[in-house]
Amino acid sequence: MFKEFLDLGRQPIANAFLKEEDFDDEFFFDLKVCWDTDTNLVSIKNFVEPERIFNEDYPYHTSNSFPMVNHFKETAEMLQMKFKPKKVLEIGSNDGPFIKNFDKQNSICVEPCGNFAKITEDLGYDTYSTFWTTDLARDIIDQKGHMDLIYAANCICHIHDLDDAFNAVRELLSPSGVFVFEDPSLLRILERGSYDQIYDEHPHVFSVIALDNILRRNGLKIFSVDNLFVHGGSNRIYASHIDSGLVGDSVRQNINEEMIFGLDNFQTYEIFADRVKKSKDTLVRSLSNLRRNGKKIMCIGATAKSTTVFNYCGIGTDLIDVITDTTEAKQGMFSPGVHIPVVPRDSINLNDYDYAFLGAWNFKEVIADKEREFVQNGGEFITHVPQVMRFR
Ligand code: DWN
Repeated sequence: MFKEFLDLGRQPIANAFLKEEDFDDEFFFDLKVCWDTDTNLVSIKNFVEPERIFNEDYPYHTSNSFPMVNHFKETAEMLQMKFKPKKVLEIGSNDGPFIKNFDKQNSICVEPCGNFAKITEDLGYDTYSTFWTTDLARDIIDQKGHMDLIYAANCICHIHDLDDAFNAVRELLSPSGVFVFEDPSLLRILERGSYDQIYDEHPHVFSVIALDNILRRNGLKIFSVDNLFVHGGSNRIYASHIDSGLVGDSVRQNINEEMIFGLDNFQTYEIFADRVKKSKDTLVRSLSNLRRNGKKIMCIGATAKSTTVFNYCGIGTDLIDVITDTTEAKQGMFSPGVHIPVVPRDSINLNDYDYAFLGAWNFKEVIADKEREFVQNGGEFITHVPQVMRFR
């Protein structure tokens, strides 16, 4: 049974940056969040059709966030050493920072966004430009055989039909193969109050408890879990066929930690919802006060997360003048829903602003390091994670 606990209001597509002439045709949906009492899975109530989100115009290039390029290189090297896979497939390969570390003859990409599929195809990797489904897995078995490593980063939580996605993995995975995937951790989101990880692209937010339930009913099991710092706290899940190998201590430890926090209890989600409402009130009050006192505020990082925050809190150009982002495809556009202009970092002088809100709070250290001069000149950062605060 699904129990609703959070209403994040009317939201646009989080990554649909747009031009002024498209404002009138913008798509919105009601972003409500539920907890499934049977599996413990947290999901959004109204799924948005994936074709509306993941298409030729999808702007999030992983390689534009340089810490992530290192992360995927290190991950690829670690998986090569640990499992020595002969055949590798990546689901949701984006612009290729992970797959680039594997040899072209034995590695395959699956990527529904045509702009990214073209990039990995041009790099020499066979790329299926379509969504991950059991039908696709069966085609791949016919054409390429079974895979030893199936990898996905920030992608499985994008898929509505998890049973079909996991069944597809089970069919394509060789008998001793490993399925490794990483996504934001529900526990860390609840601990840090980072409700902005919830948007159209993330129809599910995973706990280890929920994944263990859903993988098992699809013939797979988790044998290890790594806790990662990326994206504000993610879990890397290692899964295999249900009847192969042992289950490591990290699985029980993670499930225990989640149970102690109360992820199997609806009250935990109600408490979180209350914290989210308070975060909204505090953020709006704090930005409004600064503005009333004549302060200038901008935002660093036109993230999907900031779309959730700005639309939920009703923060537009009345409070934030401009957003800077390193991604070319977002520059010169307006942010979804609240229509704040997005510009390249070099096009503004940060010292003209008093405050910089961190849309990309997950890169807080990297940004603070890059923008030392802003702080030396009296500027301050604002974040809402883990609570609304200003810092230098
Ligand atoms: O799963 C998803 C994750 C991996 O990426 C998505 N569904 C979509 C996207 O979410 P996001 O937009 O919240 O991700 P990031 O990685 O927090 O985005 C960072 C943004 O900030 C990028 O557009 C690049 C930009 N950036 C910047 O302007 N200056 C990043 C850094 C590090 C910087 O210094």
